[in-house]
Amino acid sequence: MKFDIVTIFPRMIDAGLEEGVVGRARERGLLDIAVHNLRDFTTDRHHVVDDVPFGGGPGMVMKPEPLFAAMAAIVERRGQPGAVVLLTPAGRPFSQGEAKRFAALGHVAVLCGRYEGIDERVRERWATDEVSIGDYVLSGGELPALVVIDAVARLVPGVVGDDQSVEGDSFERGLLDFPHYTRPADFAGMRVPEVLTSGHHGEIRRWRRRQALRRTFERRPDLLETAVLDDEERGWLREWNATRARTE
Ligand code: 4FV
Repeated sequence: MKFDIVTIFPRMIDAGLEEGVVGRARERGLLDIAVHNLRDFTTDRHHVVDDVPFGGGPGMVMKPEPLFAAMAAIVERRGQPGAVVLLTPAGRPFSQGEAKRFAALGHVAVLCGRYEGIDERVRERWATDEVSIGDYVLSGGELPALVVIDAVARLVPGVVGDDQSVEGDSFERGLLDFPHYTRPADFAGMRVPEVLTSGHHGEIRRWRRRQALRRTFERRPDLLETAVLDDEERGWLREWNATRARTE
């Protein structure tokens, strides 16, 4: 899987992609990540990448020329990306589904804005997808870019050691994750649920499905509209809704 990232802070991106499964996957050649310093695509000796906004107002705007030059160089050197992702609060909310879609493309370019944002003509000419990681304003697109790249990279076969762990991920079935425990079985007066030390794998799977569903029911009922549930799970939901109706 190829990633191209355009940023004025390449060290921020490198630092976020050197460790853990993503760092190892880069070493193993499963991920080919190129970080492009936007200032390398300026032509003035001060490597200026921003300018005052037309129409006045606070802050600065990222100039179109360096971003156009960077994208043209990426296409020439690395090929046409399957998607050019602009990180912006005005974008589509990022999700596991979006991560899967990007992972299937094999090559994604990511534009990291700074200041008030980038010149609109860059979005019009280059951006195929505008993505937001949440309804809050950050000082730059680098952290959102790392969020997106990490989520997509984990879906590349072989990146996460045990593919099962990806299949078992939250949101894979559109549900929140079940609780996790490890040794010691007894700690601070708290005991690990018996079923998890029972060795009864069928019961363990069932307990985990019920826990994942219960958490989703309590914390993110909105996810239940699109979650993939079986008859038993639908039965549990009916039971919990009936209990809730009785107690309200
Ligand atoms: C953001 C977000 C975000 C806005 C202006 C960068 C900042 C600055 N990106 N999800 N939330 N971006 O706040 O994606 O250029």
